[in-house]
Amino acid sequence: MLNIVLFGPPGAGKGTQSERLIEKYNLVHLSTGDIFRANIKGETELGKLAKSYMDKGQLVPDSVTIDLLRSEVEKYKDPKGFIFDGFPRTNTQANALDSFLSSINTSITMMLSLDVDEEELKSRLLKRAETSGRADDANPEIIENRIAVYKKETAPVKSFYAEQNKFHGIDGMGSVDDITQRLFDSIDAN
Ligand code: B4P
Repeated sequence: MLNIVLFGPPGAGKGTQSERLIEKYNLVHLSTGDIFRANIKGETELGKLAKSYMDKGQLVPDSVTIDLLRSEVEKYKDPKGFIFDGFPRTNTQANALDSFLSSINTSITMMLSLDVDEEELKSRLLKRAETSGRADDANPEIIENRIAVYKKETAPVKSFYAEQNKFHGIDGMGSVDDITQRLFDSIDAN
């Protein structure tokens, strides 16, 4: 199986690039952010809980997120692999993912980590706010908080995969097509 963690700060292009990668490599796309947003739309209990964190730019608690991810993976029989988009976001989530994948006889192949300047991140998110209706994109203070949470809680996950020799940094600046090509090259060289 080809199991990719697509990583990066809020607005790095994870969702955008995932669409391209699943098409080329025939993978299942699992975005915890998308799953939470679908639950918010459906007004489920999980959605109400997730919204209370997401609207403030905070992470949804690990226990909830890990259980959710596990049950999503289990829905697929015989997949070619997964793109994990927005998961893991903490070292606790990364450890849980490793244990869970090992229990189903597979593992993470590689982490692809998109590097984007902070000013560019803010401008992408504010631009998306014009059409997305996402409360967490519309407010510059909440965007700042998401970036701060990323630096403190999420960025350390890079070392988790670097220690396993699975970390690949990718320049996430430039056109969507150019970044896609960099990702393809990195996957194909692996
Ligand atoms: P996510 O849905 O993962 O939101 P995100 O970090 O903003 O990334 P997203 O994929 O949406 O943006 P992208 O970079 O593709 O998470 C939302 C919230 O859910 C989190 O803050 C947290 O509260 C919660 N959550 C999710 N997963 C969790 C977990 N594991 N644990 C705990 N909590 C969790 O794109 C951004 C914009 O940039 C797009 O509009 C795109 O069109 C644009 N763009 C992309 N590439 C571009 C390029 N090259 N040039 C110009 N614009 C570009």
